[in-house]
Amino acid sequence: RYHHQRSAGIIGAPFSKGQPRGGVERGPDLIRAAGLLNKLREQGCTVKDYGNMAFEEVVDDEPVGRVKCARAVGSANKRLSDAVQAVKREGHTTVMLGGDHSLAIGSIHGHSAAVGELSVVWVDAHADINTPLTSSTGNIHGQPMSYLLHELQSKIPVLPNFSWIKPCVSAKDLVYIGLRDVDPGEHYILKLLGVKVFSMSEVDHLGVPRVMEETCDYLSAKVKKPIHLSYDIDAIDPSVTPATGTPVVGGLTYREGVYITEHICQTGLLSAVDMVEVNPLRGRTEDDIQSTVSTAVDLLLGCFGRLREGNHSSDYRLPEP
Ligand code: EXY
Ligand code: MN
Ligand code: MN
Ligand code: MN
Repeated sequence: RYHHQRSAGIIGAPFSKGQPRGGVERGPDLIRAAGLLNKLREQGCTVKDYGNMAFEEVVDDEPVGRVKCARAVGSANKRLSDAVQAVKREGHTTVMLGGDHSLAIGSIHGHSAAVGELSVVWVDAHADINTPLTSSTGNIHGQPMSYLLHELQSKIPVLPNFSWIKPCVSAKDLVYIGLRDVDPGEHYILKLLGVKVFSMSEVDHLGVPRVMEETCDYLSAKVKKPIHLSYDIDAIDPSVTPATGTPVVGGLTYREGVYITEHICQTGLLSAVDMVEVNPLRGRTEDDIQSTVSTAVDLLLGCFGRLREGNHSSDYRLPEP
């Protein structure tokens, strides 16, 4: 079993304009308030908190075609990309706390700008691979992968504040886990590009341990690339994580969700992680919010070496009587 000295560089991204529901911008502060930093340190992880980013106020952000808030999303993600690059260059595994999933554009772009080719593991109920032209909602949180994939570039129209984006992920380096709400255009794209997908059907059929073995075998078949784990809290079943904008029944259990992080951690290749779509205003009770936020924290702890069997540091000594 690997054990690495890990260091986490935390970036708060309180941004919500990739979708229409307020509240998701509170994610970073809630996840910190649930003790993320101390818990990471207690398990032997070095932590540097870079604080919350500030995003430019954009006025007159009229829809472009169907796409909503393109200027704000483009500008926020440019800043995020620069921030992730800086934190990667300081040697950390970046932890981007969203915010909505449109932020994966900047997070993955910046990660790739700093380290080169990546493997992307996208854990989500949704594929978030609509192009601006296949999207029926116009919400950019349902589109981020389309801007990042080399193979889709000819299908992406010009959008204001998006011209800085360089596609940086190949379809063969992307794996989805947990899908159960995929639009027709997205399904077409996934089949067209031959993207590796472990939908909830495959999770049911194979079980999460085999899904993770196959994910890692698939991604490391040729060269082992740094892994970008983009974790949407709505991948987990809404009975566990109800406080999110687009819940879908039939999701991963808490244990399956944590197992994914443990397995990715054990590869030693995890280089950046996103935790997105925690929205306290979508919880009906305080317990709804608490359960969602503490699950997000536990998933992040799993990414940084927490084992359910227990952990101890290498300098632990039994107290002498
Ligand atoms: N596929 C739908 C859309 O494109 O609007 C729903 C997307 C929900 C995206 C959530 C964040 O994962
Ligand atoms: Mn998502
Ligand atoms: Mn989702
Ligand atoms: Mn493996």
